[in-house]
Amino acid sequence: MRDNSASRPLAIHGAAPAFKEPLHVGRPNIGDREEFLKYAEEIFDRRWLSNNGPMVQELERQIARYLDVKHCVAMCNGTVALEIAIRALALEGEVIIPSYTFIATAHALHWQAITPVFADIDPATHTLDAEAVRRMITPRTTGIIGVHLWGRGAAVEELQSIADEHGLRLMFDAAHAFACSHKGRMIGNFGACEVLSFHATKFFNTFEGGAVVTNNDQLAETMRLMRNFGFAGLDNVIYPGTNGKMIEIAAAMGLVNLHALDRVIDANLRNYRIYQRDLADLPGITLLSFDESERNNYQYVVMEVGAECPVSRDQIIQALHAENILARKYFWPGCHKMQPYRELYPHAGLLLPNTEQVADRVVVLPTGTTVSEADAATICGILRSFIKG
Ligand code: T4K
Repeated sequence: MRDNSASRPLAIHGAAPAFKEPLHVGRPNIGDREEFLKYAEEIFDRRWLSNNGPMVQELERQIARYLDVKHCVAMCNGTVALEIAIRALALEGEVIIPSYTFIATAHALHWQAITPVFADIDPATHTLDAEAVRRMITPRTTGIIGVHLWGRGAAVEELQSIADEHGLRLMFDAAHAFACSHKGRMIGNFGACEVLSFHATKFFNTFEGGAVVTNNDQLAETMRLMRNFGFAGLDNVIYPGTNGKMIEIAAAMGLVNLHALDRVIDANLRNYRIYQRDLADLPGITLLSFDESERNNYQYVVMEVGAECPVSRDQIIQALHAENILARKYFWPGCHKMQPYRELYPHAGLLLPNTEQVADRVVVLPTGTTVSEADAATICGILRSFIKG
């Protein structure tokens, strides 16, 4: 029976929090500093700081090779990468997306006067439910953006057949899914194109950054032009482009962090195994599992708090925060409940029961190279004492 009285003690270990320094979700993973400083010196010596410099080109080559995809077009961040991909695909009217995603997926459409139409998710995977997508198609629909939430592949094949059947464009927001595979193929190869985020909080970061990856030559060329104001040659503008360029120092960070990827995956996997082991028998608590036959980055440890749990999700968050463990309620309350969508579509929630249920249950726990084995075990210990009472 859930205790909603909020009468439980918050800091389990007494007055002082368990961690002196806050333990964040999304603390950046940083590769070899010496290597980074060497690259920084090279950038200064070369006096080439931006505009498709050699570091950016090298990073694009290495990412394309890593993902086994033809083109990587690096950008200044994932949101601008989404906006450019959407524009390059000539999406307009209505585009179907999940509401259970980071707000940037919706804003990238709204920013361009395209209506994001929210379809419900499958509560087991937290990604778009193909049948729900089907129900949201109207004569104004031009595309679908699937999101590989938490790094787990969306229902790629089902979404592709819906898109083919209705003549829609399909692209993916793969912001969480760098270095992950779907059915044995690296994410980055699906739909017309896929968008990556290299934000500081991501598994792999370039401080700020992102990219669109695609196997379509024409699309890649269009996006390269669009990210540089539409310049084709020195004085010739052929598109209404924007400034979406990645800078050299960001690419240098990317090269350094690419070389550290395996170490980050090892740390994430080690922490995930601890959470898996130590939270296994708690009433009403489940960890979203990874398909171990795929390649995973294990970046998001997603815990769900069900009705059988004696304390609520928000009480758990409060208790963790009191211990300086800054767990997050991503992506509560869902895009449809944030502005401007809440006002534009006040009844959207009626068609999003799974989204609302999942958004009310999720707690994302800290992981990454700054969270040690002992830290993960301590977090689990705190959760165990709080939940078991
Ligand atoms: N699509 C999806 C599905 C996404 O998740 C995102 C971004 C995008 C698209 C857009 O990509 P970008 O345009 O961002 O490249 C954070 C990130 O800012 C955002 O990039 C990310 N998703 C989202 C899931 O998380 P907030 O609002 O949670 O950020 P904030 O400031 O609360 O930081 C998160 C935690 O990380 C905090 O506990 C502090 C810690 N942190 C943060 C930074 C920047 C550090 O410890 N060090 C740092 O340098 O959005």
